[in-house]
Amino acid sequence: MDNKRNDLNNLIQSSQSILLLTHRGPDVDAFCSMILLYKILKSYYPEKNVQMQAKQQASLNLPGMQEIKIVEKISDQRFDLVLVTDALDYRMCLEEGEDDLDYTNIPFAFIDHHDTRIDNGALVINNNASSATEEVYSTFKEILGEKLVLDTDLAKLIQYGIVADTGRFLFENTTPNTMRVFADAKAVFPVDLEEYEYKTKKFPIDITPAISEYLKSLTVEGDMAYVQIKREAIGRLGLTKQGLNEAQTFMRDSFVRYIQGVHWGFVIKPDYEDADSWFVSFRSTKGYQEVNKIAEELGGGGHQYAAGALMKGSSDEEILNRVLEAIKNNT
Ligand SMILES: [Mn+2]
Repeated sequence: MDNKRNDLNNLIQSSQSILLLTHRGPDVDAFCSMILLYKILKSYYPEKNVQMQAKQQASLNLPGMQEIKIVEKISDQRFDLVLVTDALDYRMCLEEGEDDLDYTNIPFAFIDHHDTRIDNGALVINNNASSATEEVYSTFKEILGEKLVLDTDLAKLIQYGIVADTGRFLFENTTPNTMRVFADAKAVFPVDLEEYEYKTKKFPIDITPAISEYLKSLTVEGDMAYVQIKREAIGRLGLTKQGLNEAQTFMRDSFVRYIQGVHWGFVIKPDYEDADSWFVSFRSTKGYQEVNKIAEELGGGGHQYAAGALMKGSSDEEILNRVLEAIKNNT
């Protein structure tokens, strides 16, 4: 067996209480991979005490989501192992100064699929799968072999996680193994992908003032375009957190790189709560601009053509200048 997967199995075997986490602001793959891991541990390691914690609930109706403990801060100290899915570092799931989980005393292990790697001494299972969900399934398929049997819930989680992170199999990260895993799940219970697409594409009307503000800021430089919402606009336009977040997603996934002549770009969003934090997301069309190096220079990471960074700073202008500087250094 893959050494790291074997190490993970040993870590689980030697632990009694296991906490499962995923990255902050969890997306569909984050939730699906964490719940899939939870359900596998509950079924195949029944003597273990396992708990999932997150600060927000999934917006999509996912099997097992009601078993996630929604907490204000992640602080429980009773666990002797923490397993994190869809993230590569503590900082992606714990908030400095807010969460109170001593990662220096509890062993952490990560099940991830992002290109960016950080050596923080922890066990990281990452075989460049399409999604953390695929990696969780493949890992336990190898550990448990024939014993691992999919039920309807597991089958749904696998399909939703893979579909979300491959953009319905459009992205490069879709491999023959992704298709095999999906086929295993689909044979047990086929999810309705049209319904899934429709539900996940719905947006609240709150996004419209944020979208129009983003559009006003549109800047095109060569084959790159970018948009930014300034912090003062949150109050001036009465933006909601969800409206701001979903407007950013819309501009990032459906606008910036679809302008004719543009192939890549970025979107800057002020953090809704923290006045000293901004988030920058880069997206590129395959073959045009590798964006993970730019994001890494800014303290973030991600994939070749989809990456981002959480940045600390003091003004919208400073953040934009630092992003443009990192682009200059990496293009
Ligand atoms: Mn993911």
